[in-house]
Amino acid sequence: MEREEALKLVKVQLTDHRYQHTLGVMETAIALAKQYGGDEQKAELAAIFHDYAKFRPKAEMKEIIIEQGFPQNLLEYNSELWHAPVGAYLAEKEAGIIDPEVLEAIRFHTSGRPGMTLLDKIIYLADYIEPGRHFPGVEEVRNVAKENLDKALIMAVKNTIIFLLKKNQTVYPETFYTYNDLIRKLED
Ligand code: DGI
Ligand code: FE
Ligand code: FE
Repeated sequence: MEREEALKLVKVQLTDHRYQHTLGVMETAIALAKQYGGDEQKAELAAIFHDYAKFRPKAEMKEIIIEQGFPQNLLEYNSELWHAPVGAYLAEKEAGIIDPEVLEAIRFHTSGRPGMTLLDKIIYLADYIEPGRHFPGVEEVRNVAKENLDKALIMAVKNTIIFLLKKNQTVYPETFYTYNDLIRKLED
């Protein structure tokens, strides 16, 4: 799918703020793909659709998670997690995206997963460091991303966990599994 067509499909699903975020993720993901030898076209498409389901009603997302047999423990955790797997599902169903690597990168963009692919990593990190993000510590992650993708990714996952802990929020187990997997591989 061409960029313009993809952006058109996504724009109507998002607020203006979230659309600007999406454009930032797109530019950042393409740059990371260039830098780390990833597929630029897949990075572009996954980035454009990563938050596709962000504003679907909770009831609709919940129904999809149940009907499609997505991990049912998602329902016990923050509903903010739901738009990632539901987005992958709807990007296929409504927008006709069939590339499994692109769909997986969308599916795991919030929690990550053990054994993340290069594309998964690019999308997770681009989502975290795109120019519109301004939270504490983001500049440090941006700097490390210029040198080492995995180190920057670990920082992003770690910061996300710390952020949740500070707010007394639950942490989805997959997020911890992602962190452990990245740390183990870094030690190898
Ligand atoms: O959709 P975005 O805001 O661009 O970013 P995102 O998809 O990475 O994260 C969405 C929200 O999900 C964010 O406010 C933090 C939250 N989140 C991320 N990982 C976890 C989580 N919430 C819980 N409860 N557990 C997690 O592991
Ligand atoms: Fe998201
Ligand atoms: Fe996002």
